[in-house]
Formats: sequence, structure tokens, C-alpha cells
Amino acid sequence: MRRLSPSSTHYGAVMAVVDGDKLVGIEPYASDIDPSPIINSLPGLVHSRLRISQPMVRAGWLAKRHNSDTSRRGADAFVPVSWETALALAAEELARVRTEHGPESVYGGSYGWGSAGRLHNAPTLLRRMLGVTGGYTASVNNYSFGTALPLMPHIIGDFNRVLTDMTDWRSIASDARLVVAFGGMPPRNSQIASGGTGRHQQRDWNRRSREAGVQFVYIGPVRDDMAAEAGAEWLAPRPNTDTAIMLGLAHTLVTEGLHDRAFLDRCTTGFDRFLPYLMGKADGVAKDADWASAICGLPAATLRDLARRMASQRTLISLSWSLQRSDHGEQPYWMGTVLAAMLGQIGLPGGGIGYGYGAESNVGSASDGRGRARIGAGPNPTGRYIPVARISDLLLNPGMEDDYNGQKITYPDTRLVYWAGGNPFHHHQDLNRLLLAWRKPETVIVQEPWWTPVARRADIVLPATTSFERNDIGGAARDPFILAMPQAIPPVGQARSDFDILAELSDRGGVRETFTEGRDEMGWVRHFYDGDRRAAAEEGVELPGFQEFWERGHVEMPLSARPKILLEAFRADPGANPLATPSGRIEVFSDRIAGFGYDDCPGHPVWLAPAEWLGAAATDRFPLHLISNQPKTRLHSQLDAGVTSRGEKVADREPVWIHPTDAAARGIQDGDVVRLFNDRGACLAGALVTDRVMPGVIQLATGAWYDPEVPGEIGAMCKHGNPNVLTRDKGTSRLGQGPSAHTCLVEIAKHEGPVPRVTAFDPPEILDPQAEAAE
Ligand SMILES: Nc1nc2c(c(=O)[nH]1)N[C@H]1C(S)=C(S)[C@@H](COP(=O)(O)OP(=O)(O)OC[C@H]3O[C@@H](n4cnc5c(=O)[nH]c(N)nc54)[C@H](O)[C@@H]3O)O[C@H]1N2
Ligand SMILES: Nc1nc2c(c(=O)[nH]1)N[C@H]1C(S)=C(S)[C@@H](COP(=O)(O)OP(=O)(O)OC[C@H]3O[C@@H](n4cnc5c(=O)[nH]c(N)nc54)[C@H](O)[C@@H]3O)O[C@H]1N2
Ligand SMILES: [Mo]
Repeated sequence: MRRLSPSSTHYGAVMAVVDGDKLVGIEPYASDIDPSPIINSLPGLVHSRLRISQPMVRAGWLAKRHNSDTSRRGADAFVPVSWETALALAAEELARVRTEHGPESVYGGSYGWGSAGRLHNAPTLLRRMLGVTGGYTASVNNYSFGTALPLMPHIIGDFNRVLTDMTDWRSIASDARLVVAFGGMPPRNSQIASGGTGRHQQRDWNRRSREAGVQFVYIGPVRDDMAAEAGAEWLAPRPNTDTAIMLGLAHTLVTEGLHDRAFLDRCTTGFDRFLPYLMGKADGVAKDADWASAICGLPAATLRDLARRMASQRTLISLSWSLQRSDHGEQPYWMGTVLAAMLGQIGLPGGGIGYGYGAESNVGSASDGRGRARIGAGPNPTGRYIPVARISDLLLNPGMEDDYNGQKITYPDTRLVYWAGGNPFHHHQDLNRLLLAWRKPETVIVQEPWWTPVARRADIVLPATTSFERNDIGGAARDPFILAMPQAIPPVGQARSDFDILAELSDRGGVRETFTEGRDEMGWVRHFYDGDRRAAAEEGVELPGFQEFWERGHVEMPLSARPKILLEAFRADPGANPLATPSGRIEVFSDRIAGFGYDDCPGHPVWLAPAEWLGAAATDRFPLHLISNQPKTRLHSQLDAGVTSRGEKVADREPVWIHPTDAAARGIQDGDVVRLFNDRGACLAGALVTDRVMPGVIQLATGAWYDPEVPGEIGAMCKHGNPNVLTRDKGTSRLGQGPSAHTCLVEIAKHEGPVPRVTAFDPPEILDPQAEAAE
């Protein structure tokens, strides 16, 4: 007998189709006008030979424990063990490392998206367990907007607050005339919301805005990064030159008297200290449209014309998050904000600036997503942390001091790494460097549902359930839906929920109650819903009781009557409604940043040539700029083995988009297996020849499961197409220390000789426990 059970995923709210103990199908929510095809991968993967059937220990580690040969991670076979054994080993190792080396030698920064659900958020639960059992080294910020988070409080205020307050689509459709989108609003990216949504509406808003007369100008290297519905003009500059473009636009505004002096005087500080740089008084170089044109490759006339168009009508500047995931990624965010301030439309309906429209479905949403109580990490007794993308630096350089946002941080000596709900062998840059760093810890524990690249590189592997195998509650920030996630099927194999596993480890540390606060799974789910309900009541919205919600599967919160307009109150009265910046205004010049004394992020926005770009000397060896953007067919590396992702592979590999001119110059044809390489690494991919990517740029989306020809060997070629073997592992600057993946030069060639089989989707070798015991 088939039945339907509501649930939520980052790809959207779903109805699980269940037959007996099995998930046999998946359907989008009836309310979803543009459901994601990614959900179709779920049934096949929830029951799959890639699920980790029971706790496992790497054979070499089982034999020698913390004295094992750590270069065998990824190469050794695994030995199945009982939960008792696995949990005892994990608890003993945590205790040993903390006693011998101190709690800061445990790295629990464990970044990653895990699954939807406000209780079983694996990285948060892990921190909670590590916090109550003695402490650890944490991470701050994220990979998504990891530069904006430390930067923007100096410039405009708390960035999470800005995202919540951003001018919503209703205001854009009704009042904007021109939207200039640096980095686009990729429709594929807006199919995701962390926590899930009952309605994907980005494409619809693009269409409605266009029908209302809004013109879109899209500035970026890949045509598909603006929905066809927007009918945008496409300008394709060299990647990573946005700051130069913005400076060029700003220069035209000043020379033609089009900047809003009154707004700058009233709402910003430091413009006069920036102006000499812009006009060339400071360094003899006027940052005019001709100067910008020589850097970005767009005609100077196009830039001048665009500046005039922006000044003559209600204009919104949109900056994609991708812009700040590049070398000196602080600069386009700062300069974009300054450019918007010069236009003087910040705080007006449909005008000003926004960050990340299209990056997720809930950015620019009309909902403020009130409530949304969720599990917390709790305090960390050590107080130690790293900026999240500095993971390899941490492991490789114990004791080293580094700069971060005006502070000095010292890297602890990491002996144990515990990862839950993330995949660093997907998300981190320069995987060969990570591979070397990964040899440093004596013990690696990974908590995962599947045999992902990181699970294969662990010593102790703890199998986690998926959302369908436990109870939870979903719903994204800034999204109107609160989503019930009742358990649909029993756990697959011996998997246990993230909450359960970490409660057990807390128990072994003698602090179960501190971890659980006396609540079980359903106790927490009810607690969160009650929190949502109370928060709603304070706003005058009455939500149904828990039982009714749980049976119905969701509630949808009403939207505010008036559209949100970013910094509206500030604009109206900056004295009464100051920003959370040092001056209370938008900081064109920041004394605080200038005071840090960083040459890679001085006191006002500047053009700093990226380490790698199409204007660099290194293009003689590596002439193509690699854009490793978010994949259309999966979420990062999640569900790469599923039907939706595999359906779009080319010759079993990740498709690399290459312009016909670049392909022809290398004798590459559509469907060929090609090799991408630079000094950091190499991978194979499947060529997709298309003019949807500009000449000189290739696109290889992130997330193909890392699949080295020789597992464990540093520098081994990835057979499958993981771009992070090519990307650069360097912080954006000493200020943000964010990831800079979008700054990367490569070369590409047709692969010669036999084509190796992709083995990433074969589970690792699993030994017979009996045989091991007899040895
Ligand atoms: N080159 C390049 N690299 C990038 C980026 C880029 O633009 N270019 N973008 C970066 C960005 S913005 C991000 S956010 C990161 C994303 O990086 P990650 O968030 O690390 O990537 P995911 O593939 O989502 O990893 C989540 C892992 O959690 C596991 N998982 C799923 N559900 C559960 C669960 O219920 N419990 C447990 N324990 N585990 C679960 C999944 O199987 C998966 O292995 O990647 C970054 N990497
Ligand atoms: N389907 C799907 N959606 C996702 C995700 C996913 O994995 N799959 N991941 C989610 C996550 S975690 C995040 S953080 C967001 C990220 O959202 P974004 O940061 O917007 O994502 P990207 O896909 O990295 O980049 C978007 C586009 O920016 C353009 N771009 C790159 N570099 C430059 C540049 O220097 N200048 C200009 N002008 N343009 C540039 C490229 O055309 C690129 O495709 O997406 C989310 N949405
Ligand atoms: Mo992200």
C-alpha cells in the first residue's frame, strides 16, 4: 500500500511516496510552481549500495589506532564494527586527544549543508556535543558569503541582517526600471534554500518584473546565469574584473555630474577620501571608462552608456555572492555598495543595492521568516576558531599566527578531526593541498549517510540516517513555509540519527542531559514549532496547534503588507536610524579597515589585480579562466550519484562548458573526454561545446565526487571532474580570509589514450570482520 508522507529537502518541500519500508518515489509540493528536478535523485539514493550499512573503521587505523599510516586514508579497506565498538573508539579518542594535547586539538569546525531540518543539523549538533564534552576548535563564517560576513559590518552593517531586510521582489517589479546584475541571478541556484521551501519563485519574479517593464542587464561569463524570463542584455567581461567596471562607472558619474552629492553627504562617510583615487589624483591613474575597458574587455562606450542609464532611472544593483568568492573578493562588494550610494537610490522602492538575488530561493523573498527556532551549538569552552576556509592552513601550520579582520589568530595543533554533514573533499579549494593536510590528524571521524569522498577518507565512519528516517521540522530563513518532516521509513541498515549518535557520545562523556536538555527527538520538534508559534503570535499571527500542523504537513506564514526596502528607515532619517557601522553611515572610507594596515584591503575600495585572471602573465601557460560554479543537477556534492546528476554527465564525467572557438583551437569536440590542468592538479571532464560560455572562460560546476586515479596519492588526476583539484586555496585578503575559488587559470586538452573508468560511485572495499578478528 502506497502512502504519502510530507518532508523537506534543501531542494524543496516534498511528498515522500512510501511503500512498506521503502521510499519508492518523490513528488513536489502541490504549491510549488517550479519544482527542482534534483528531488528525483532521492529514492534511488536513500536505498543504495552507497549507503553506509553499519559503523566502519579503517583497517590500518584499527590495527594501530592513532599511530596508523595516515597516508592510507582513502586507500585502506574498512572493517565493519558494532555501534558499541565504534562509539567507544570515538569517545576514547576524543578523551585521549583532549588529555594529551588539550581540547583545541580537536577540530569541530565541520562545515557543510547536511540535510534540511532544524534538529538534525549535523554540524551544529556536532559542535553542541563537542562543546558539552570539553571543547574544540570551531570555525566562523561560511563558504557562501564568507568574505561579506566579516567585511560588511564595517561598510553597511551586519550582513545576515542585510539579507533579511533586502528589497523584495514585489518592490523591484513595481518600482525598478533597470536592474544591473553583476554575476547574474542563476535560476539553477534559486532552486535551493537551506531548509526547504514550498514554492520556488525566482523565475516567476524575473518574468513578472520584465512584464512590468523592468530591464535587466546581466554582467557575467555564463549566459544561463540569468533566467531567459528576464530577457536580459548580456555583457561578458573578463571574470574578476567587476571592481574595475564599477570604478569606471563611478568615474563617468563624477565627470558627468551624475552622482548624488546630497545622498553621499547625508548617508555616507569618507567619499572625499575615495574621490582622489577614483579620479587619479592619488596615483596618477584616472579610473575612467577607458581604463576599465582595458581591464575588463567591455567597450568603454558601453560602460559610459550604462553609467548614464543607471543614473537616469530607478536602478537596482545586484551583486551575486560569487563575486566575493574570488581573490580580493572584498573589493566588488565594497565598490558595488559605493556605486549604489553614488547613484543615491539606496532606501528607495526598487532601487539601491542587493546581494545574492537568485543565490537561493529565499533571497529577495517577501517573507521575513519570523520564528524558526533551531538547535544551537552552545558555548565552546576553548573559544578557539578559524575562518572556515582556512582548514588546510590550520592542519598544515600548527602554531602559526595569521591575520583575520583586524585580529591575530594562532592555529592550534590539530590531532583529531570530526566531520558531520559536510564534504571538504567537495568544498575545499586545492584538494591536493587538503590531501596533504588531511594526513596530519591522528584520527578522523566522519558521520555520513553515504560513502562520499570524505567518508572514504575517515578512520571511524558513523552511518547517519537521512531525513526520511527520522522526525524533524523544516523551513528556511526568509521563507514563508514551516514544514513538517515526520519519519517516513525505518532507518536504512544500522544508520542512526545525528541527534542520537551525538547524544550517545555526550553520554560517554557523562553529559547526555546537558546535550539533550532532557528532550527527545519529538520533544525538540514540538519545542521548535511552539517557538515558531509564539513568535508568530507576537506578530498577531495565529498558527494551528502542533498536532494539526504535523498532520497537515505545513503552514504558510502571511507576508507583510508592504514590500521590504533595504535601508528605507535609514535613508529617511540616518540620525534616528543609524547603521551598525562605526560611523552609523555607509562607509565609503573605513577608518577601521584602514587601521588594520592591510595592503590587500586598504581603507577604501580599490582595483587590485587578482592573482590569476585573463590579464595575468600566467595566461601564456594557462590561458583559460575556470568558473567552478554551483551545479544545476545537485546540491554541491550531494546526490551526485543520483539519476538527475548522472543524467547530465558527458562520457560519465562532469561536463565542462567550453566556447566553440576555444574548443576548435584545441581540436576538442562536443562529447570528448578532456583533461583540465594547472600547476595545482588535473582532472578529466566531458566536453560540452557551447556559446553559452564566453571565449576564454570554461565552466566546470562543483560537486563531482573526487575520484583520484591513485587514491591517497598527492597530485593524482581526478578521473571524474572535481574542479577543486585545480582551484586556489588562499584567503580573499587578510581581512575576510574567505575562499577564492572563482580565481583560477587552467589549460585544457583532449585526453589521449585509454579512458579510466569512474569509480567514485563504487563503495570502498569492506573486509570480513571475522577475517580481521582472526589475524
Ligand atoms: N570550487 C568551488 N568550490 C566551492 C564553491 C565554489 O563556488 N567553487 N562553493 C562553496 C560553497 S558556497 C559551499 S556552501 C560549499 C558546500 O560544501 P558542503 O556543504 O560541504 O557540500 P555538500 O555536498 O552539501 O556536503 C554535505 C554533506 O552532508 C552529507 N549529509 C546529507 N544529509 C546528512 C545528514 O542528515 N547527516 C549527516 N551527518 N550528513 C548528511 C551529504 O551526504 C554530504 O556529503 O562548497 C564550496 N566549494
Ligand atoms: N542547484 C544548486 N543551487 C545552489 C547550490 C547548488 O549546489 N546547486 N548551492 C547553493 C549555495 S551553497 C550557494 S552559496 C549559492 C551560490 O550562489 P552564487 O554565488 O551566485 O553561485 P555560483 O554558481 O558560484 O556563481 C554564479 C555565477 O557567477 C558568475 N561569476 C563567477 N565569477 C564571476 C566574476 O568574477 N564576475 C562576474 N560578473 N560573474 C562571475 C558565473 O557566471 C557563475 O555561474 O547557490 C546555492 N544554490
Ligand atoms: Mo554556499
